[in-house]
Amino acid sequence: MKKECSSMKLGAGVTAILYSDYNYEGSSIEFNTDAYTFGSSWNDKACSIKIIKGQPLPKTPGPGEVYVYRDSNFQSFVWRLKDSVSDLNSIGAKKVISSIRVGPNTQCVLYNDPNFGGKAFPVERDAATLGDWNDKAISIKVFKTM
Ligand SMILES: [Ca+2]
Repeated sequence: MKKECSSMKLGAGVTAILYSDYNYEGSSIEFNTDAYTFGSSWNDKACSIKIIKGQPLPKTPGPGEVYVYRDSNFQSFVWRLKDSVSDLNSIGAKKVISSIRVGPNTQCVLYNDPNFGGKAFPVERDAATLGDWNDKAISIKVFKTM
């Protein structure tokens, strides 16, 4: 593959791993949302790509669940969370979250320190952008409201 790839469309449940070098080497980044346009950092950079098929994710989170996304507007990579995460570094989501979908009767709170410390930012409904909290969260509480 030449370095001319700027966008792709992934099917439901598909994860694509892009690599900066041939033979799956160099730096890499994963995408698992079903439509995505590369950001400037990966536009025309990828040399190789791995495709992994998994279970399709429902379009919207269920009760007690939140989906957190690496990019704004629910793009690029989504983590499905059913529980609070005291250190988002453990799932590779530290300081990258840019948008959030919350399930029915569900809320989450972002924190800018591990273990639910530092400042808190509650999210009660779907947020396509996070304003000042873009790429800030280090821990997240997920809970049902009823
Ligand atoms: Ca981000």
